[in-house]
Amino acid sequence: MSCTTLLSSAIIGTSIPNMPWEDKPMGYSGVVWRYSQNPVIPRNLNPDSNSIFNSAVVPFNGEFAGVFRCDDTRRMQQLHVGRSKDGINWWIDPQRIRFYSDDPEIARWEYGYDPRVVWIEDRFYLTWCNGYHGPTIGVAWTKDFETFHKMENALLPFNRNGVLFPRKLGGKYAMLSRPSDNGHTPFGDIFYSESPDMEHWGHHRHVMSPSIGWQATKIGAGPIPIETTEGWLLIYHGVLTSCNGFVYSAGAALLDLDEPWKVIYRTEPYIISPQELYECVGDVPNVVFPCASLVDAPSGRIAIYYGCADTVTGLAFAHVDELIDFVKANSQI
Ligand code: BMA
Repeated sequence: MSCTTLLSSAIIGTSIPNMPWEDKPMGYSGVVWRYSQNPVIPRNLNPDSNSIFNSAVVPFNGEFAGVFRCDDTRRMQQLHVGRSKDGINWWIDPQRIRFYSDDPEIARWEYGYDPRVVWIEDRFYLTWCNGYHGPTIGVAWTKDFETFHKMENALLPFNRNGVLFPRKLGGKYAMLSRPSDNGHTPFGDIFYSESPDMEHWGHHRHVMSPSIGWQATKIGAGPIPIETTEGWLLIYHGVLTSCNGFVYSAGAALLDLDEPWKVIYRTEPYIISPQELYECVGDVPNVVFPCASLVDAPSGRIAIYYGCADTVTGLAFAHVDELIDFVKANSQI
């Protein structure tokens, strides 16, 4: 891992000089632009993968590693490790992750999806939507992406989109989540919780509710929040209910650095919505679903990994200064 630095750019974090990147196309007016070779991961990279999409990526030993949502050809939702030298060309372990726990109740596995991965202090933590009598927030840690230690579920069912902050706040681990129901939840607000030990969670605070248009039905945190001098930059997904079903887009917000349940700015327009063929056509049409970002603090470059139509994985880019300016200039707050 690189050391943490505070530089003149707005991001407070590490340097990832070899992160995937492509400059914004000439004449493109959006604040988030797609990689020209999208999708980066096809649905059938492994012989028994039906789809590889909402997935998490982090820098690891000078290269990249991650946890990938792979729905198999039985259409069971599984988590697999992936590795890459460049963040674009991936090897995905054909075997799903086997989690270790001394407690058989915790060790049991139903299903897992929508992983997020973050480095906190001395290890990587993985959170995901974990099947335990319905969806809830699973937590595990690893140091090597080979052995994963499963911990207690963070919260009771039903909950999804558990996203950890990359450092303790006020001495406590901090998490965003989205209480839900057992199905295709037609509601959803983002809440904040904290924990002294990554096991007992409380101090629950409301962060954001759905609002208008693309985010009128439900919202959920996306990638790990990015620490900036302007606040926590949170990319989140929002859902519109059309006459043809849900449409998943993404926006961004700035949260207070010390009390992240306080929203400072929040975009009224989306920053990315399903428009390309691979985002509009697939197992679930019209879905962009960001779960991870790579952030290079010195240059302010951000690479966003997102699921496309619940089928393939895409990559998009943004520049932190531009994104923060956009959030402020287009805020509904
Ligand atoms: C959500 C989650 C995501 C999925 C999205 C669209 O409820 O299940 O994994 O991408 O629906 O189907």
